[in-house]
Amino acid sequence: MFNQRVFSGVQPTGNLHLGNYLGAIANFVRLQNRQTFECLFCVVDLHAITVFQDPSELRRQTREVAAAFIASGIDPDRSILFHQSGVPGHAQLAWIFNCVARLGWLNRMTQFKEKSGKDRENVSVGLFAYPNLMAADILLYKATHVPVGEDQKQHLELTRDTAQKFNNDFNCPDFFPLTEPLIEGPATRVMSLRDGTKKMSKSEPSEFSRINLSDSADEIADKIRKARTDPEPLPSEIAGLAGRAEAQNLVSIFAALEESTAEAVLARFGGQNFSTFKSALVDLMVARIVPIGTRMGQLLNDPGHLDRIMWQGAARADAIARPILAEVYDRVGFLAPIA
Ligand code: AQP
Repeated sequence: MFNQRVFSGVQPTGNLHLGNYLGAIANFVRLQNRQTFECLFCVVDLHAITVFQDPSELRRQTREVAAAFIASGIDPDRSILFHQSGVPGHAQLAWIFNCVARLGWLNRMTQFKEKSGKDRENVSVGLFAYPNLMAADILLYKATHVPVGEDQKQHLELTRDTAQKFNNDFNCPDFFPLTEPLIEGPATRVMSLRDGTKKMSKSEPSEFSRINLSDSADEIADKIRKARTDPEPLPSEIAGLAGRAEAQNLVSIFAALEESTAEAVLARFGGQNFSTFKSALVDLMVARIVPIGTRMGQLLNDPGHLDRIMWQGAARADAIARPILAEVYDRVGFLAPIA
């Protein structure tokens, strides 16, 4: 029996990329294999619709994330793999958290500021309330740990604040845990291949900014060849990467793919030019990423199978969520069901 529980999710918004893999999915696999946590891995489709999604694309992309999880090594028998809309408790608890979290907290969220940009009056209410749904995702299962990339740290802090306020408001000091983020590995923030100061992202229009999990060996080689660098050779020590965002990014990616460290990579490539380093990086990336893309393609040929896996996972997740949500309803003061 596990006494610690992990929850994490990926949005089905298309273009799954190396950042999602190294910053999230590869860590999910490590946590599953550690066998100290009960793991729930979710395709967060409710989050995806905070920005309009074409309905048939959303279904395809939901299956694509499930396929990426499985192709990367998540075992749906050992972990609970499901789609968020398959468990009604996420939306139910999110509403309660909309009434617990404070407007001022959400106003401070930098991701909302970045995503809403100058067009703030026109974005959905859901995009603003997104962190409350994320808090609900986690606390619906009383998850103790959440593996995420660096970009989600602020949302995790809001989850802790919400848990604390609920516990205080309803006089139940230990009801919700104060969930810990697990921001691990050498690539918690993979940057764009075109601009080392911006994170690699699904929504960036340039295909050359990211490596997609579905990219072929030729596409990977082409993108890495064209990846921005600087004219200096690679340094032998970490300090020599200061002010060289693109070089730092490629070194971190190499270390993460190889499961070594930036120090080890520089010990090997220090003093060499980028063309030698890039060709070794292509070989490593192709060996690691292309088999995942191939397996994803095979899995996507049988959408019914993927749907069954997600619905079975949803039933298991729902069984954990129901008693927790029932207790929340009771504490808030909603009527108990009639026997
Ligand atoms: N560049 C990244 N480096 C490391 N981790 C990353 N993650 C995302 N980008 C990077 C991690 O991937 C997980 C799932 O992310 P998501 O699908 O929920 O959405 P996101 O973070 O909004 O992904 P994008 O690519 O950045 O999408 P857009 O372009 O829509 O904003 C999370 O754990 C995240 O940390």
